[in-house]
Amino acid sequence: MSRFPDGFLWGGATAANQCEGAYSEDGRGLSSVDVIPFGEDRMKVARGQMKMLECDGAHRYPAHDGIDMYHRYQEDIALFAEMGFKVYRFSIAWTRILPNGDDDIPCEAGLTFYDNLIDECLKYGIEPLVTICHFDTPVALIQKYGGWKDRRMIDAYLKFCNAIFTRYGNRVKYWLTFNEINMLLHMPFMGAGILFEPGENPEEVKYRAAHYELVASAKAVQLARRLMPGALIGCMLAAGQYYPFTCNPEDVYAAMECDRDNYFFIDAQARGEYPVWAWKRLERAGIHLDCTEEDLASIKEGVVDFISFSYYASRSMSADPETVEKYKKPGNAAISSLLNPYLKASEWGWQIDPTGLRITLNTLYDRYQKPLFIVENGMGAVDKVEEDGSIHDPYRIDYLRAHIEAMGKAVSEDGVPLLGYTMWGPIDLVSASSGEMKKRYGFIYVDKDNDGNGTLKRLRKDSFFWYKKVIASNGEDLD
Ligand code: BGP
Repeated sequence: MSRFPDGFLWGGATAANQCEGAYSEDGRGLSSVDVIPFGEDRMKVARGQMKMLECDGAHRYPAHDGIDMYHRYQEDIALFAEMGFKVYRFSIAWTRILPNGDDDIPCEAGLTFYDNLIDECLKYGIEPLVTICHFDTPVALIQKYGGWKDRRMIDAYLKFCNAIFTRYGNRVKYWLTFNEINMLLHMPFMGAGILFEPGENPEEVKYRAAHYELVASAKAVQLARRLMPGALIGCMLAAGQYYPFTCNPEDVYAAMECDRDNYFFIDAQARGEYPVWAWKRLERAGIHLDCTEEDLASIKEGVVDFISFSYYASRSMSADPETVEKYKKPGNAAISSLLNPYLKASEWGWQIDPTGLRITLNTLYDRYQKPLFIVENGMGAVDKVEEDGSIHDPYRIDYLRAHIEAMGKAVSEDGVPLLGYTMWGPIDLVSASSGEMKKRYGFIYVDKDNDGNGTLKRLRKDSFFWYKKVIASNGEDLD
């Protein structure tokens, strides 16, 4: 008997812009992620603090080539199948389907690519799980509307949804409306194509965009129900519980406030209304939401079927400015947090906390009472290829084993209903935060370095054979 239910969906997750490459092939239009460069300007652009709406010769743009999955998807899916994947989560690049973001006629070559990708999965009995929008806003719409700053993005997004629901609805059952929707607050350009103009109130701009995305998400849920009865539509949170740095009640309150920033989105998507504190907070901050009665009715009608989330690490917060200064995470972390002295960290400073996954699963289920789906979890690390081509990655196995153990406890001891687990980056791909190849997550190694050199050859790491056993035993054999 396994701790995990029969039919538990084991697999892996990727995003179009981090692996496909072929950024200008077959009519694909330019997307926000294509203009986010490698190197020290990356975070400035991703945060909307540096304007870059076209590519220049001074920067390198890792999304342009990715790991060339556009041309190698058959080989890659065959490797996923060899591991026994039951599900593969990928995203559909908006500008492959609608190159300008709101075209009346979808691009046939783009549609065909995903036809083939989906059919390739189904050939092996792998369930496709589609993220509709994974950190990509069409550049044409950023130029036209300023990205998600503008309400007209809702209709453009629904056009995109309509095109893919109509085409793939007969083969795809699981859909996610926006990847890590709360990331909009932390990386506004990467999350929503937002650039801040002088004189704008950044908080107001972000919350307005958040509102438009939430209305779009709710309307997409309704459209999906009309066009694809039987489909299951989820929301997607960049999760990780905030711990109070100490048991000082002020720290507890500070941690709760940080959690609320992120739950704001899921509260709307899973409960169909904004939480009461949000209205008060927006009012205090002088933020006007541009919210109509019809918007609120849409949000109410468009409640998701399940809640998916990414989990890499827990977070912590203190109310004391000195503690915050002293324990602030170094570097360019997307979501602010303090260093937790009880936890070890990966080479990129992401703290490792499997129990935090159990806590997050319980918190989300207590809050929403909807089925959950872990759609990202993993550890970026440096791997070394041995002379014989083998790659020994016990650190990755240790990380994943501990997290699967914790998830097993949440399921079997706490009773959390969990649909599946797609680890992040089953094949090495471009890092979203750093643009590096060196930060590797995969079971499959890809021969490509940070400078873009390499043969792109795929190699099986030790963890590849380990995950195969995990899946074959439905999560029981973790040795
Ligand atoms: C999430 C994103 C992914 C992915 C992952 C790992 O935020 O949804 O796109 O990249 O994090 O992060 P990174 O690539 O920065 O290591």
